[in-house]
Amino acid sequence: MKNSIKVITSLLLATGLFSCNDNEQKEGDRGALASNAAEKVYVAPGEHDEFYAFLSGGYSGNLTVYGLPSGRMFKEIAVFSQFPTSGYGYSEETKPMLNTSHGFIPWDDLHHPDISQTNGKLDGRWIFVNGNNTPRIAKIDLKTFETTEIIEVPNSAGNHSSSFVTENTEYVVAGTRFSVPIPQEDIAINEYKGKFKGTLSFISVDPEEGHMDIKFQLIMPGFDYDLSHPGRGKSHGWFFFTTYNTEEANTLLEVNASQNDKDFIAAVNWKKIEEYVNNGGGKIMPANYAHNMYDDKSHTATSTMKKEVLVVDPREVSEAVFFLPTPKSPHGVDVNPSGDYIIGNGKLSADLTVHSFDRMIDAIENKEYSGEAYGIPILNFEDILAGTVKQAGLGPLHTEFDDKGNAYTTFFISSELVKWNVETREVIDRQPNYYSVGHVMVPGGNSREPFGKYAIALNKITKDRYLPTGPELEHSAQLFDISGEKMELLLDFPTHGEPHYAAGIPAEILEENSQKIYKLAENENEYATLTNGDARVERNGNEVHVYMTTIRSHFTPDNIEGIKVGDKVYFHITNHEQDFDVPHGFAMIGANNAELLIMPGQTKTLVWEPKQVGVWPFYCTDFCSALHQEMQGYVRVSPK
Ligand code: CUK
Ligand code: CUA
Repeated sequence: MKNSIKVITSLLLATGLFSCNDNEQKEGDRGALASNAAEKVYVAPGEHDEFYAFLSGGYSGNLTVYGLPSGRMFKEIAVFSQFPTSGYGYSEETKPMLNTSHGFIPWDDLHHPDISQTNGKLDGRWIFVNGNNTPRIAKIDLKTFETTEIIEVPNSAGNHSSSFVTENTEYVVAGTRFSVPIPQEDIAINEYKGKFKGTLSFISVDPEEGHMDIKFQLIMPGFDYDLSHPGRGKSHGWFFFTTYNTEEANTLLEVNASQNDKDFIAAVNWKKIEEYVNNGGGKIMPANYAHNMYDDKSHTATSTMKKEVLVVDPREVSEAVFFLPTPKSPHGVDVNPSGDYIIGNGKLSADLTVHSFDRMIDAIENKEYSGEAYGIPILNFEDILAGTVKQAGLGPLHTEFDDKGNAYTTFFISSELVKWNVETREVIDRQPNYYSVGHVMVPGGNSREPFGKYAIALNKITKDRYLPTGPELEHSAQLFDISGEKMELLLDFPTHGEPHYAAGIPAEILEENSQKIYKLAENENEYATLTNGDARVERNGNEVHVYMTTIRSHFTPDNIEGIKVGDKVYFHITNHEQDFDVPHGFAMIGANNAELLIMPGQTKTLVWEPKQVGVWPFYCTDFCSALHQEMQGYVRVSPK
C-alpha cells in the first residue's frame, strides 16, 4: 500500500494537483466545437434564455446570475460583500446583514448554491449559499434576487460541506471543513487527535417564510468534512458527507493526509436524529452567533445575537450515523436522482467509487461492521460497493446527473468531463476542459428531476482562452450540449470571482414570479417619506435626518441648509417610482460610503459626516430619464 501511495503521489506531483504544469495542459487546443454551436447558443436580441444559472462567486463573496445557453451575465447578487453597485453593506438598512459574532465581516468565500425543492423538484423559491470563512449560510429570495437572510454557524470552521438542501427543503445542511476544539479553547495544535471536532449542522427552513433556524448540530470526530449531498427518493432522510482527514493530522502535507488508503463518507440518518431531538434529546450548549434578516416591507435588516445551540453526540442515537470507507480522499459526494447510488469522487484516484444505498441499508440491518471510529460503526467497503467506474480519468472532483441515467464527472488532473452510465458504470464519452475543471452543473442536477440539456463545466485555470488581462484572468466556464450521446462544446464564457458550484433552473419557473417593483403604499421603513409634503429635515442634537423623496427627475428637498461640520447626516431616501426598472441613485461628495441605489418603492439610508465648510453637491447615479443630469442638489455646511 505504501508503494501505491508513492506512485499516486508522484503522479499527482507530475500532473499538477499540487502545482500547475503547463506540459499537461496543451495550450492552444480549441476543443471540439459543435458544428452548429453558434446557432445553439444564439439568443436573438429581445429573446430570453431558456435557463437561469446561478454561479457561485467564490472569493468575490457574491452570486452571479447568467442565462443559458447564451452565457450572458444578468446580475451580480451581493451576499457576503460590501457591494458598491447597489450600496448593499453600505446603506444603514443593509449593514446588519453582514454582522457576525466577530463583528461586521463584509467578505466571505461563497462556494455552493442550491435551489429550494419541493418533492425533490426545484421550486424556485430561494437559493441557499455558504460562506466558508466566517461560517454562514445565506438565503436569497428568487422573487427579488436579493439576500434576505444570513445565519452564522457556531462551532464551525471552514463551512465547506454546505449549503445543500433536503428534498422538501426541510433542512439546509452545513458541515465543517476544519476541525477545531469545540467549544474553542487554548490547547496545543498537536493535540488535535481526539480533541478537535467537526460539526454537521441541520438548519431547518420554515416552509412558509423560509426562515432558518439551527435545529441541531452533530458533533463529529475531527475528520474534516469536505462536501455533502442529500439522499433523495428512496434515500430521502439521509445525508452524506465526505471526509479527507481520517488520519486526524494537524498538518496536511500529503504524506500525512493521504496515509489512509480510504477515508470515509459519513452517512447520517437525519430523520432519526430529528426524532431524537423532537423527543427532547441532545443538549443545549452556549454559543454566540448572529441571525440576520432582511424584511422587504421595511427594506431593513435586523441582526439578532443567538446564545445557544442544540448539540447531539451521534453515539447517543442508535444506528443514526455510519462511516462508509471510500478510497483516496473523496472530495465530492453525489447522490443520483433516484437516490440509489452514492458516488465518492476520490480525488487522488483514477477510479470512481459507486456505493449502493440498498446495500448500505442491508449491511446496517445485518450489523455487518468492519469496526468503529469513536463509537461510530464503519461498514465494510465490499458490502456497500455497487461497483467502480474504472480508469475514468485522473482526479475526480464532482459528479452531476441528467434525466437519462447518466452521470457527468469532472476530472481536475486530466482536465476533462466524463459521461458515464450510472447503472452499467461504463464510460460513454469524454471531453477535454480548458483547463482543470472543478465543478460541473446540469440544471436540476442536484434534484430528482434534472433538465439534461446543458452542462456547464467550471474551470479553475483560463490561460490562453481569452485576451490576456495581466497576471489574472477570470475563470472560464464551458457550456456543453448534453442532449445527445456525445457531449458537444458550445461556448466558453468568463465568470466572476471563482465559481465553485452553480445551480440552474428553467427560466419559466422564475420568470413569472419575478417581482417588478416594491409597492410604495406598503413601504414600512421607519424613515420612509410617502408624500412629497412629508419631505423634511429634522435635527436631533448633532444628528440630522433628511427625509427625501425621489422621482423623475427631482430630489425633494434639493437645497439643504443648516448643516454643521461635525454633524452626522442621515439621508433617508424614498423612491416614489412605481415603474419596473427605474431605480434612482444617490451619491454625496466626500461621503465615506458608497452610493445608494434605491429600487422603486424602497427607502434606503446613507450616512454623511461633513468635515469641511462649504456648499456640497449630491446627485443621482443612475441615468434615469432625459433629465437625469438635472437630478442633483446642494447641502450647505456651516461652521460648528
Ligand atoms: S469545492 Cu471548489 S471545486 Cu468548494 Cu465544491 Cu470542489
Ligand atoms: Cu434619477 Cu438619474
